[in-house]
Amino acid sequence: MNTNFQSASQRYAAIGVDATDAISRLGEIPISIHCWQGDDVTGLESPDAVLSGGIQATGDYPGKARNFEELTADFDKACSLIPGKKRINLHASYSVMGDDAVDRDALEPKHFEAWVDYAKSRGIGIDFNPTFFSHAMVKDGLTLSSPDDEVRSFWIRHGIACRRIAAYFAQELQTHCLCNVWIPDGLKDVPADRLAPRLRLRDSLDQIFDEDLDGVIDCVESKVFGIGLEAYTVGSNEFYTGYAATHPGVYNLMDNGHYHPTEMVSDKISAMLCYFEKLPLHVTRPVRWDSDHVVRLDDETKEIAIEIIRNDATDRVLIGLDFFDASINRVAAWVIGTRNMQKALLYALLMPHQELAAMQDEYRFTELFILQEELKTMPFGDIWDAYCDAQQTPRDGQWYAAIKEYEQTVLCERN
Ligand code: RNT
Ligand code: ZN
Repeated sequence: MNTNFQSASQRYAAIGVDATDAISRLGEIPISIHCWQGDDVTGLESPDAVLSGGIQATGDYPGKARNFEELTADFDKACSLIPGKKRINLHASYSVMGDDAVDRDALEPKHFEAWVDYAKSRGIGIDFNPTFFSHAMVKDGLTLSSPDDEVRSFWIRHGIACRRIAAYFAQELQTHCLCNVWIPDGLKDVPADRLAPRLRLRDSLDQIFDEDLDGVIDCVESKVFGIGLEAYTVGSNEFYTGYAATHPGVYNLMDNGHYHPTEMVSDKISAMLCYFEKLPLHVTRPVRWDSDHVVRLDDETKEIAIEIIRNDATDRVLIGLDFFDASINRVAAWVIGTRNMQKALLYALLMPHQELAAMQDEYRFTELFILQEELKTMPFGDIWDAYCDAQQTPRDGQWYAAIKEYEQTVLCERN
């Protein structure tokens, strides 16, 4: 047992926190890691795919994955440097098709067999997302809310097909599959009708969610605006919260890049937990807009983790990540962002929550303030090191060399 850990855990014991217990609990919290950081949300349908839907990956760091083999090799490399329990989050645009290529409305489980084999061999679960963007059938920025029946029915068929694929993942991997519907639908300028698109979206969702499927956890992801769709978003937070509240089994996924800048998802978590059994999250880092920067160990990430831990909601809050930065090494981006989410959870696990709550209830706000601040300079890093050791993954300061080598020998050979 290393002495840094021993002295650090004594410091935590003195405030009533068991660091060994924190380490073992952290190892059990799954993080769903999005595949799309590996290739700037390009997908595997075509190397020329153009990202649409009001989201953007900026930068041109060399070595982005161009196919299934490269993407999974990169994901493996990242996972080797990330401690703890992992899942992989796929988009429908990552189907692995050969000569039997079909359009998105005709996708079948067989187009994802390669992913199931991959997940089985790595012992991880799969989460899933129908892909309602980067496709010719997105007409004028609209999919499930389109006034054009041909467009709307195409995307309804896509949603139905994707839920069946999600059920296939759940069945094959013996773990739930979170199936998340995010659509870009909105308008650049002041609408003439805000209601009709929402009613069409509601009807489309009803058709998509009609089938009962085992193992699938359904959710809908709201948003405030997208690039080019600044004035109106059909799938707003109120729309989807209302939808979820009236459709048991469908949950509202909260992405912390999808709200007005002073609105905090950390504050919304407890409100949602009052009413919903599950709360799926996309943890990201918005910089001035929904920019999907790599997650840092910043105040809001910590506060999100604190809400999950102190409300004993690790089984109810499904933690997924959603960032895509093409300006730094993409494999490193996965490692940095995921480790930061885990650090935030560890930070939260190392807090004396009952004592803090008692201070609040007993109006001891001065003491509460002091303890909240002093927790920040506790020897957190020593516990994190011990966690990395226990998980047999490198500590901070010891993993970038592996990325650098991978960059030189693998990524830079891709051109
Ligand atoms: C877009 C949403 C959505 C996407 C991914 C690629 O604003 O956050 O989750 O980022 O589906
Ligand atoms: Zn998201």
